[in-house]
Amino acid sequence: MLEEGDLSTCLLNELDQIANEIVDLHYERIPDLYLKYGSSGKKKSIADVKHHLIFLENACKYESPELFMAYIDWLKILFKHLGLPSSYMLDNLDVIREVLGSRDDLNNSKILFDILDSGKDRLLSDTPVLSCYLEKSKLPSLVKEYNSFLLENDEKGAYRLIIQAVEQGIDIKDIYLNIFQCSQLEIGRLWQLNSISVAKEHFCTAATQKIMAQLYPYVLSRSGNKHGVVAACVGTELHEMGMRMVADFFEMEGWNTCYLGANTPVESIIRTVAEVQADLLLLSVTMVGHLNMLSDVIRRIREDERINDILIIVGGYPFNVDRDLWKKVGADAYARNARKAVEIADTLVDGLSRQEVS
Ligand code: B12
Repeated sequence: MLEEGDLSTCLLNELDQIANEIVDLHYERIPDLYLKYGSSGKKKSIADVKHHLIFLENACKYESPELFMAYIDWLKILFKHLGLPSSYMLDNLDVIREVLGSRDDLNNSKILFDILDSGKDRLLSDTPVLSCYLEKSKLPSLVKEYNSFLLENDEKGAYRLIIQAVEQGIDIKDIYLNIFQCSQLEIGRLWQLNSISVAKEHFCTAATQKIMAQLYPYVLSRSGNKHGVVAACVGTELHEMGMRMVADFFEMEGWNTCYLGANTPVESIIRTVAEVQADLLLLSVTMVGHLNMLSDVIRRIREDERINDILIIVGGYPFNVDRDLWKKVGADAYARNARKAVEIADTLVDGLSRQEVS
């Protein structure tokens, strides 16, 4: 019987080789693909298949079909708006199944093939509707205006709007969650729908980061603190705005925050936790492929006598998809957004109980 560890080792160690084999077979079966997309298309297909395998490996490792189903939903929308026919992904999944099934080291993994089969069913079901995030904001007219400024490259207009809102007394936390966060999610949606370019997404993100930085005088704790917290995005994770917002919420509530930002090596996180003697560690992951590194940090902290009693709260996209995932990575808790994160941290640190707030 194949152990989970073997499956991960095999899929990750031989990722390039397996992805190449899958794409070669796919292109051999459907020669039109090469005629239509050429060698650069084939290279992109190999990169895509690597992503599929990474999601699949994590879905198996954490026994979380939800992670793979959410990925299929995401792909359906993305590929549809890139003009790829739905048959492309269906054939691709069939070939993945065939290639993995032909390997003696993988073909008895029930979870792997169950998840692949569910993924295919999901692909055949209706494409989910990706509705506008701005409507979900508690400040709908402000966030719509803010996003319009950004989409028109009017960074100054966006900045003035936020400063006015602050002067009118709108709470900074509401500005974070109901303007910045909603705006970022909407930018991501527009990118996924192929309605805006990568450059536009980068511009909007950079503008919002600059505007957030202008609000620091309101964020820095006025009162003395209660506890110390380290916040980091694990490994090669570049999505750091969510973690930054969470860290700022802690700062606003009087915690001593040590925010390490994106792309933090496992070693550095562990060293910092030991150095600053923090009470709480916050870890963020957006890309599912970084979950392995997050689990690794937690495992190593738990094995380190100097710091093994620190509380660890995790968050980010995969944890919002699978609400039980935080338990499987060995964390003490999870929270779906910055506000909830502070609530649960207060509860945990006060020693009341270890529980999830969602
Ligand atoms: C901006 C952005 C980027 C920027 C990030 C810049 C930066 N400084 O952060 C850049 C350009 C670097 C980027 C790169 C990529 N991105 Co990107 N990105 C986004 C985008 C548009 C917004 C992210 C964001 O700022 N969200 C706003 C914050 C506030 O929300 P949040 O992160 O969810 O955080 C909240 C909660 O989750 C929670 N939380 C978060 N962390 C933590 C931690 C703790 C402890 C707790 C308690 C709570 C918590 O609280 C936060 C605040 O309330 C998203 C769209 C989206 N739907 O998220 C895509 C998105 C995440 N990216 C995506 C992709 C595909 C990529 C790339 C692979 C693209 C590429 N081909 O290169 C790379 C991967 C890079 C990497 N190695 O990490 C996809 C992911 C799809 C998927 N199925 O996984 C998305 C969803 C876009 C899309 N709609 O398709 N991206």
